[in-house]
Amino acid sequence: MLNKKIEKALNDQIKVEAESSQAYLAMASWAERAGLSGTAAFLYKHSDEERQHMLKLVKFVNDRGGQAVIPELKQPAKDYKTLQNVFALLLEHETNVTNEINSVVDVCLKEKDYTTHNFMQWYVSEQIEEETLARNILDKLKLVGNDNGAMYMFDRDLLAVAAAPESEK
Ligand code: OFO
Repeated sequence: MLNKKIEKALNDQIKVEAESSQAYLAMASWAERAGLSGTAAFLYKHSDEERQHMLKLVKFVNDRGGQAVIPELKQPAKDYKTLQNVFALLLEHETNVTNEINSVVDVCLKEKDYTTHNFMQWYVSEQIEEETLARNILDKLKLVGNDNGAMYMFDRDLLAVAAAPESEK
């Protein structure tokens, strides 16, 4: 049975993951309208992955005798200045998510809930990967600059990343 502090921390994290999914979805839609179909495919897929992160938490809370709360979400931004701006926001967002995950882990240790602590380790490693990916993409975009040809190649590369099976990323 989950104690109330752990249940609350996990429900807060459910909201964080749901908001991540929304944020990526908004960015995907913006990229699609900007003609960046590869980037849009990458971001749509990532939005789905964030939803899976949320569902994994919902199931864990319910399976352990708690009550998962499906949260109300705020509307994400509709417009972004540039693609570089999208990925800068994305990296900032993932860094915040990492901090949120670390605070859930902290509650687990304080409450001596080693089962939930163990469950959360998957999120800890996932965040390392996501931050690295966002940072690498941002570095590439800095090289692309205002070169349209390079942007075309960049977008095509992201399409390939979106299409690759998980194990090849
Ligand atoms: Fe759920 O991994 Fe990003 O936010």
